[in-house]
Amino acid sequence: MKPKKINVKNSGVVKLQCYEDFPDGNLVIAEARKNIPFTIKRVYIINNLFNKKAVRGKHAHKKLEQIIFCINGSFVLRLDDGKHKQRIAMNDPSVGIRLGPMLWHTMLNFSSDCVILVFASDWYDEKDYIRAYDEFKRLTT
Ligand code: T46
Repeated sequence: MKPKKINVKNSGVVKLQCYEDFPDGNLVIAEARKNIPFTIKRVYIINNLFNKKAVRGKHAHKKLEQIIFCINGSFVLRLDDGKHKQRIAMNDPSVGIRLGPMLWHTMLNFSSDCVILVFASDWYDEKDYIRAYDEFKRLTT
């Protein structure tokens, strides 16, 4: 299922160019500052998601911009801007979701073959994370 409309703040759908008509497989293309709306400074992959009860994320970022993709398998992305919440089924490598600043995000319900790819606008900085939901709510309401 592709998200039709994103209802939370600081998010949105990023559709990548996709060639699906090759007899030898598909091609999906991401280009920084074109369909990825920032200069990519970091890329990370999350895989080995065999634990059916795994729950990742559960935090927001103060300034970081990210686009998250499910490049294999599926998972559920839960978004919360402090006021509105949305649940998105992720299962299409050509459809990314913007994880902008001050957006609480949680990933769960991973298929065992799930592979997540994230493009980030900056290097890793633990100080940019808000990992306490109480603090996130205080800052967004
Ligand atoms: C996010 C979601 C979508 C690093 O040292 N460097 C890195 O670039 C990253 C991403 C993580 N780490 C360390 C920090 C923790 O000690 O790796 C450990 C696991 O990170 P975390 O628990 O934050 O992983 P997730 O999957 O909950 O969250 C990750 C990103 O950290 C986060 O920015 O938005 O994916």
